[in-house]
Amino acid sequence: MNNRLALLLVATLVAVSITSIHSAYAHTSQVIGDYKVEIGWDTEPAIAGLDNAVTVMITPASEEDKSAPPMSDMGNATMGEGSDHVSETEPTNGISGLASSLDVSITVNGKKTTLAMVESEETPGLYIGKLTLDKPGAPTVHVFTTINGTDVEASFHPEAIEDGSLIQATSSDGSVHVDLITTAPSKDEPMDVNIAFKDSDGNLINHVNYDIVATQGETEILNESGVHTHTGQDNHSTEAATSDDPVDVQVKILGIGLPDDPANWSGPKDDVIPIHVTPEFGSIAMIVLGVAIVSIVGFSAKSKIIPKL
Ligand SMILES: [Cu+2]
Repeated sequence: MNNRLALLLVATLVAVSITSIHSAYAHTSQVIGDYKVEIGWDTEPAIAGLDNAVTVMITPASEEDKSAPPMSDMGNATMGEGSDHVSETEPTNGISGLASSLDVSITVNGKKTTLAMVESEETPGLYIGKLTLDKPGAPTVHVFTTINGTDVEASFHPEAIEDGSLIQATSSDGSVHVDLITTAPSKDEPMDVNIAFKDSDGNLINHVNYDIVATQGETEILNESGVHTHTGQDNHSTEAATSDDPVDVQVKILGIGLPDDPANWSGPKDDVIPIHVTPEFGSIAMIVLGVAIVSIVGFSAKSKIIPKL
C-alpha cells in the first residue's frame, strides 16, 4: 500500500451542462398488437461522448402485457441490485431473425441516426445497435419491423443523454480494471454511477465483492459496503450533490467469489482504488458563457496520471 501506483485517468468532458433528468434506471416497453417491444440503453447513465448502444427486445405479448397500460417502465433486466447474487435474466421467448427487417433510428437534438441492428448471440430476440453518443439531449428512438406480415411500429423516449465521464483505474496488482461511468457532479442532483470490473482482455469479471464510498468535500454522498456484483457491472446513485464540485469515489475490492464464502475469495483483497470525478471543463465553460447558452462549444478528452495515495 506504500507503493505509489500510477492510475490512468481518462475523463471525457463536455462543455456546458444542459438540464439533466435523473430517474430510476428503466427500460421502456410498449405492446403493439401481439408483440411487446422493449428498448433501453446498453449502458446507463448514457453519457455524451461515450460509446453505447440501443437495445431492442422483441417478444410475443402475453395477455397480461395486453391488458396493461399502453406504456410502462420495466426494471432493467441486465442490471440488478448489487446485493442480489442471482441476477435477473433476459426473457427467453424473444423473436429471432428480425435483424434484416428491423429499422431503428435515434433522433437527438433534431439529428437522426439510423442504427445497424445486430441480434445478440446469447439472447434471441435482443437486437443491439451500437453508436457513439454525441451531445446531451432527450432522445427519441423509432422502431419499425414486420413480423409475420404484420407491421410493428413505435416511438420511445429512453433516458436523456447527459454530461459525465468515463474514468478507468486499475487494482494494485494490475489484474482488475475498474471502469467508472458517471454523470457530472451537479448541485442538488444525485450522481449516477455505473461501475464495471474487467480483466485485461476487457471481459467482465463475475462475482466481485466491493465497497463504494463517494465524498464531496466533507460530505459523504454514497456509502455501500459488501456489495456483490454477479455480472461484474453494477449501478449506484448518490445522495443529492451539495455543489458542482469534484467528487472523490473510493472503490475497495474485497475479493472475487461467492458472497457467502469470503474464505475462498480470489483476486485483490481489500484493495482501495481512489477515483476523482470532476466536472471541471463543463463548469469553467458555464462561467464563461453563462447558463442561457445551450449550444455545445467543445469536447475535450484529457489524460492524467494520478498517484495512488
Ligand atoms: Cu455472483
